[in-house]
Amino acid sequence: MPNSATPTHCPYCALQCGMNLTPVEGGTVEVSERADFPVNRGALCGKGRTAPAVLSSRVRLTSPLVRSGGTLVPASWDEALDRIAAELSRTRAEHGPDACGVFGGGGLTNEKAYTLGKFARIVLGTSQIDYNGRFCMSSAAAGGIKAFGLDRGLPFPLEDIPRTGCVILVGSNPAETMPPSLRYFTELRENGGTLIVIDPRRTKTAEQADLHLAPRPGTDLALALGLLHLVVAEGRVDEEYVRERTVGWEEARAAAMAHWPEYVERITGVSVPQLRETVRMFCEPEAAMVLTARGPEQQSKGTDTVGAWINLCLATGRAGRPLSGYGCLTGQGNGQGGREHGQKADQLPGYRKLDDPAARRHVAEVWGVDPDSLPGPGRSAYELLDALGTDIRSLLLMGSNPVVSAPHAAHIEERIKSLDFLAVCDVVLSETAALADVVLPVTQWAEETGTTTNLEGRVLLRRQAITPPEGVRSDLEIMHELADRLGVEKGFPTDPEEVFEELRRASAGGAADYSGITYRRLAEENGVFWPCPAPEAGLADIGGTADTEGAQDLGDLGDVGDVGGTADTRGARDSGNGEVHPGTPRLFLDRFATPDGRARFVPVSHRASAEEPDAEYPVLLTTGRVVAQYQSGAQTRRVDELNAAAPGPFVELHPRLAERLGATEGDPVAVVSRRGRAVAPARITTAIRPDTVFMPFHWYGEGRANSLTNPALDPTSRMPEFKTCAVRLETVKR
Ligand SMILES: Nc1nc2c(c(=O)[nH]1)N[C@H]1C(S)=C(S)[C@@H](COP(=O)(O)OP(=O)(O)OC[C@H]3O[C@@H](n4cnc5c(=O)[nH]c(N)nc54)[C@H](O)[C@@H]3O)O[C@H]1N2
Ligand SMILES: Nc1nc2c(c(=O)[nH]1)N[C@H]1C(S)=C(S)[C@@H](COP(=O)(O)OP(=O)(O)OC[C@H]3O[C@@H](n4cnc5c(=O)[nH]c(N)nc54)[C@H](O)[C@@H]3O)O[C@H]1N2
Ligand code: SF4
Ligand SMILES: [Mo]
Repeated sequence: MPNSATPTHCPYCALQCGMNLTPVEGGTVEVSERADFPVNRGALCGKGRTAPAVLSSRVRLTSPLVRSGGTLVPASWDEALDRIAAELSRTRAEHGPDACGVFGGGGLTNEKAYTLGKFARIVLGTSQIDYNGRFCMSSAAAGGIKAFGLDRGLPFPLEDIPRTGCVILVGSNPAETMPPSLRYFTELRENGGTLIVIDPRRTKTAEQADLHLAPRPGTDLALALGLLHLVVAEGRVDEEYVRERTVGWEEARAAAMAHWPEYVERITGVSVPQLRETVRMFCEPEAAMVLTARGPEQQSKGTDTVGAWINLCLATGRAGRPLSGYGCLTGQGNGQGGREHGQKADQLPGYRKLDDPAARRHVAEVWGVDPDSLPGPGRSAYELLDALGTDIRSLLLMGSNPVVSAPHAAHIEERIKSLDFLAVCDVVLSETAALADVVLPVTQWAEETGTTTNLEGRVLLRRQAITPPEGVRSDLEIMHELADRLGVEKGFPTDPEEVFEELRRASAGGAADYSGITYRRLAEENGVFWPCPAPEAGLADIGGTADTEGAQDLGDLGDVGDVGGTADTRGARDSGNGEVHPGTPRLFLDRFATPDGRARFVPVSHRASAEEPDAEYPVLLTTGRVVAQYQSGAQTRRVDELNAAAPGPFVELHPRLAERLGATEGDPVAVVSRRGRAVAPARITTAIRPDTVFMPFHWYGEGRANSLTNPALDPTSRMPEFKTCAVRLETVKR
């Protein structure tokens, strides 16, 4: 391993900030600024800066653990792997392949996510695989596919933000969730553009805004419809754009017209003058953007809500034009790539659909199996977890900690405990790993190489900077060993670049086409935006045994125009002269990725949340994040500096609500929903609506927010309603 600095990327969120790592005593690394990476230009948040602490063997797993007599005890790798293989075989023999479940994560590299999907389908033969990204951006993905025919979180690079005229940030708090990205919004305002933030709380992000709207949680759909109503009423529709680049306007328009501003004010709590001001700020500049994050998306109507915001963009001609568009701020480190290469229940690599015969043929050929042997689509994440111990008897889990992060978590914890067998691969003993029958300790970011795809669709190379400690193995090695023990000796390489080369072929011709990307390019170019199809010569390069298959793919590459790349990139793509495709930073400028190239309006109407407040549960609960903790906290709760900054859960509530309850700052407050009860200290602030309380979800134990949340699912995306449920508050005597 080099002793000098290795340029790489942060292990945590989807910004994938660049950083340099230098090995230091004790097997860990020192983080230093990497100014050449454009996304963060050297800036890091506290999580990124302190990430090396989780490399320390003081906090991590360094030996496999096997349950024996009720407790987890250290075991050899052979013993642990043999046990997993034996249990999975037994489950399959006794209950059929679909009794084996697999659960992945959006933090896994592309190589791992790809291999996990392949492992499920061809080693276990199960349809029962899904991953935590379902809880993350699935509603935005579904909305994007419906409207544009393609889901890439941002259709433009972040660097476009400072140059547009207005950005509406809907339910997104980048000041805490992606701090280095805040600079783009600051620059937007410095350049004379405006920022509108829509959040039931006056967050650190909202404090930066020119206008802050604080709707009731769960009413973003009505809000967007009310804005569209005003756009029509005020004659601000871009008729020519609507005619030339969209279909379905009449139905969408009719639906929006039923949402009178006064009606929307009653539903959302946002006043009519504020609605009018929003429309004015959004429509007056030449270009504008809407960016959503988990606020409007993690709702049982998340897909329709995203559709309503896209409708607003389409009606005003603000999509598929320079410096304009709708985007979703994806969350996890590989939240984008993790949803493209096959760990999702309905999906094959390259963002192909598992129920599409042509897609099955293509991928089966790359995998060297009969297309008919591939299982069909499986269950979504919550439904999969809910079936544990009944239909699904054994589970292999990699890259998630659902005991903390799943909705209705006490129930999911019970389901996990009722499994015949649970194997967890993790770097630390997470709360979910602690319930496993076998725990396998894995290498992590700085100790292994792999690619991630950041929130912009930029594929990046995360490089190994240090040698992993004794006793741990990579997820790829684990899948190789398990496949081997389960009778599949070939097709599960342990070298990430070899996996990536196969992924290139598997993705070729798909929507998320990586076939023109190589590790070498990634190292040289600071990332490449997909789609990036291979030119003729390049594709043959990938070929090996699949040369003829490669030639066939080339025919398909013409279809790549469907993803709506810009004209210049398509020129390069079509040249067929072996030229390198430059990648596609900006999508949809000529056409959308639909068969006719036009975007689709979706006719949507307001509907209530799955659970509205009533006499018994009169208050709304919403949940989210704080800057110093990451997700289920499995990693960041092991970092002293972060714990000092964010030591535990809390209940954020308005002084009026606190007064009615008789609680003062720091008093323990019980929050009770139909699913359970959680207790945490009161944090009293006027920055939240008086009808709403907020809890971060990073902790286990009595302050676990997900003891309360409602697993009502969006009918399309199967996203649970993390962002709203009905609760009552009680004081707790201590
Ligand atoms: N520090 C930190 N950073 C992270 C993560 C982390 O755990 N910690 N996780 C990463 C991941 S995976 C993700 S997905 C992203 C998430 O990034 P964000 O979406 O920015 O994070 P959240 O805090 O979940 O939600 C954002 C805001 O939505 C608001 N909100 C709640 N309910 C509603 C509603 O009904 N409507 C609207 N409009 N807003 C609402 C909340 O008050 C909150 O301020 O962050 C990534 N970055
Ligand atoms: N109430 C509420 N709940 C939520 C949300 C919310 O806003 N509110 N947000 C949801 C969202 S957006 C998300 S993304 C989920 C996230 O929730 P989780 O899926 O629980 O995410 P993490 O805590 O990141 O879990 C990742 C686990 O994998 C381990 N790990 C890290 N890297 C690797 C690796 O390379 N290999 C392996 N094998 N393991 C690794 C980590 O140590 C950790 O234990 O939570 C969801 N839950
Ligand atoms: S913003 Fe995200 S990627 Fe950047 S340092 Fe923080 S956690 Fe890491
Ligand atoms: Mo997420």
